[in-house]
Amino acid sequence: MTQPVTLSTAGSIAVIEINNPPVNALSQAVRQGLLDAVVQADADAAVTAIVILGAGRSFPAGADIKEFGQPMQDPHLPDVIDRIESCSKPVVAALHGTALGGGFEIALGSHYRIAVPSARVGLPEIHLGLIPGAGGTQRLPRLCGAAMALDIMFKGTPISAQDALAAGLIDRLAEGDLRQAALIYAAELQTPRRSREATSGLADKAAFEAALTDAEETARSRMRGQMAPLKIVQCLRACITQPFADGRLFERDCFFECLASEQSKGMIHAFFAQRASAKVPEASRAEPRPLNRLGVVGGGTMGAGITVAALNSGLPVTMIERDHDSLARGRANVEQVYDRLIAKGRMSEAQKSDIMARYQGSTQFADLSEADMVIEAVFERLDVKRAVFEQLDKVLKPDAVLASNTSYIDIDEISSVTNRRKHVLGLHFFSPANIMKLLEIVVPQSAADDVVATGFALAKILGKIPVRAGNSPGFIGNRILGKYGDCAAHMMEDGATPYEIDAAIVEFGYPMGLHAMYDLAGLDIGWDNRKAAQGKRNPVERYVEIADRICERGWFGQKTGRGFYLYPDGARIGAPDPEILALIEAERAKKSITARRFTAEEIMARYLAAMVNEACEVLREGVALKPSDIDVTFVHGYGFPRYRGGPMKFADSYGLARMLDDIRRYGQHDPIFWQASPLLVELVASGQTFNDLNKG
Ligand code: 3H9
Repeated sequence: MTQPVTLSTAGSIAVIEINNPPVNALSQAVRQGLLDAVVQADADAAVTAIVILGAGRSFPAGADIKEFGQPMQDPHLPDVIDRIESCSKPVVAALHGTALGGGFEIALGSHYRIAVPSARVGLPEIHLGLIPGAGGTQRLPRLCGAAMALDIMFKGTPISAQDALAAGLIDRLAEGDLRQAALIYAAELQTPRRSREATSGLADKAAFEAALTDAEETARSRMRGQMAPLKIVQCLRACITQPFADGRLFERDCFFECLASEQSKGMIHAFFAQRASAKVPEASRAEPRPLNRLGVVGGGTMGAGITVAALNSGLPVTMIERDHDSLARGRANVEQVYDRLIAKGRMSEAQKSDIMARYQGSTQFADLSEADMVIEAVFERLDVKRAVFEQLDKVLKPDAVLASNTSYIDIDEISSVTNRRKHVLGLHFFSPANIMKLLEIVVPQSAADDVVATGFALAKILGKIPVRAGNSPGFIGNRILGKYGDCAAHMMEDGATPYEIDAAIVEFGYPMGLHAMYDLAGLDIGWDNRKAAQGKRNPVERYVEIADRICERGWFGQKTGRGFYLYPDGARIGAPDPEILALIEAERAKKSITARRFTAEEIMARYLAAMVNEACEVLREGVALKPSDIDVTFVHGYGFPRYRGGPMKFADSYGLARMLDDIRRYGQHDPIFWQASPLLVELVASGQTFNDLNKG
């Protein structure tokens, strides 16, 4: 077995190399190896300086997240870094790839830092519900001040080597070979320089305090409900008010407090769930097909969003529209995205031109003959989509992948008009498609393995988070949404106002409530679906007509100025509408329902139980492969708070037996809606959790 850390010498310079693929995470073996190597090099009289670097693709990308949740083993990373910092000889960290979290903290504890221009550094712990816990909150502000340190820790996104150089966080960019450049640099250095003794970042006390006040405000508003941001602020306060050693101890306590929290467990679950969702059986059996040119049919909101996502990732796109006017509108929809960025100063005209050079528009399907994959993104109606597929079938090259962007329609029904069913899959993008990360990859039974693999390859190219879904109505997300949407409608009819329901949802951690979301998406979409389903509905199932009454008035949400909420003068945040409350009251009266009060707790218990119960059915039918895929879907597509991990992770911590009890209790009043999923019953009987199912 290769050693995770090796020590060698180049002349009088000791070189410590960390080799723990894939990202050199700082496991116990790495920490021990690093400590031993540093102690040995420091004691060696022949060594004049030390270089630390990472083998393979990166400097360490942080602590080994897989070790979290298990008892911490010695040596602790903060102690290893303290030992590096107290070396009597200059220590140079040589950075490439992504020096993140504990990896960047090693660099900050080293005396000097050199990086290749493509390196990125950062402290992303906040995305795991954690704070930097190996001295990052104490060393970074001493070097660059509170404002920048807070920005790095709050955003959690890495910064470029150039930006780090400009901020004094690294000392030199390495031209050419990093190891060689680091050796040359180390040979020039005479004395250690310790970040713990740096004062430049603390000099302007007023600016430091002001940055803390701003960050605290952000933590309490925009990052409401999360523990780590406030802890980061407290640690930075300790940084300016206490000696380094005390600040470090305070940071350690805060780190362990965060690590023990449900929030951190939820976010760590979300981290691994996201990586697991990209691993599907088809992609392990087959290689993806080449993807050099994309076709998009339709230049409306979805088609333009998909086009932008593809252009941004470097793919040339041919957009097809039915006539020249529609094509001009499609192109304008694409350009508008870039023009907004230009107006905000976030893109130059030259960058836009470079991107638009990859765009081609046409009114002829024949112009797709070279495309490797074509995504149909036309109006959400079966006959319209079928007509497009018929055309595509005639012109595409034989091995082109054909995808339908649909949120609901049966892919088999669309592809049945072609002679290439095994080349067809569904791609459910979320709006705005150039922003939203989730991509449901809908796999009909006829799809060939390499077609599915190509869908996942496309997701990677576009920077999307893919989830495999079976071809069943509403796939994973919208099917489950339908169920908890119904549950919310029942509560509304029984006495809760849409505003109380939304407030409970926001309090739980969602960015917006369900009814505000309906208003944003447009109430007419659901109304059209309900009208189309008329006659097919099971008459014994409870049907709430409130949304229909709202739509009958032409109130379709934000775009019409009112929906569940009022949006006077184009307001984007809605105000409660007394007329809606009266309308709901009238509907209750028709059914002789006497309104009762719902607490926020009951609202959420019912809402989540409906969500999880339907999710069990989705799992049982194989529409989702594993519970964590449902978590990924809801965190990245439906606003479920990431710090709770997702609905299935939440259900595990709530207790499946408790949730089943709730469902059975609700079922006493509405046994048709509240039928416990056999999967949930089975899990409770066998004492298993969703996490057990994730492990397989
Ligand atoms: C920390 O450092 C705390 C300290 O402040 C204090 C400690 C006391 N550990 O994402 P990818 C795995 S907290 C273990 O697909 P990419 C990942 O699961 C940590 N495993 O590649 C995957 O495994 P698999 C702060 C890790 O190129 C494989 O590596 N650091 C870790 O798209 C490839 O990952 C972070 O939060 C890890 N730290 O992106 C950084 N990181 O193949 C988290 C990755 O079995 N990591 N793996 O599915 C990342 O942001 C991205 O993985 C990275 C590479 C940008 C590095």
